[in-house]
Amino acid sequence: MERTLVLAKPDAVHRSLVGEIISRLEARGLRIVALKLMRMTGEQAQRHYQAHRDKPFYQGLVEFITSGPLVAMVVEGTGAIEMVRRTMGETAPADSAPGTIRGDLAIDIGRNLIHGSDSPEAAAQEIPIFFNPSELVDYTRDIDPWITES
Ligand code: DAT
Ligand code: MG
Repeated sequence: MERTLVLAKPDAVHRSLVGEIISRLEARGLRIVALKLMRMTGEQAQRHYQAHRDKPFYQGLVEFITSGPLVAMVVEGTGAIEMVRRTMGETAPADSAPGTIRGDLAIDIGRNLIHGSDSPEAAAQEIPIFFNPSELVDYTRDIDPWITES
């Protein structure tokens, strides 16, 4: 079982595509274990995108990700990191296959709707930027919805 950080970025909120994005992840069987609507601070953005700090697009990236509210979530499932990445599509929407979120819904590399951690190390680094451990739901405490007799 893996956990990964997903962001429905400010363009997704602005375009009212948050529900569509969550639906696609839920429909694959991924489970939401944490979710919040928030505005990222500059400090959070710098931590989140530190691997890109020397890239020419870095400043624009930080400006964009802090430009409006976004929806941050942690999703869980077997192979969740790769599953989310494949559901997202490629970084550039033009390279993304139809059927992927970016391939169906985005046109601009700088406005590509969704973030997903790209490795277990990235997920472990990124999740604490957005969530305290106590904000992650433990489903093992739930009643099994499929048991029909007791
Ligand atoms: P991804 O979001 O697919 O993991 P990434 O980690 O390489 O892509 O880059 C992070 C974000 O930075 C990406 O979602 C959009 C932006 N970005 C990447 N490459 C870019 C480029 N060549 N020009 C403008 N923005 C870019
Ligand atoms: Mg990335």
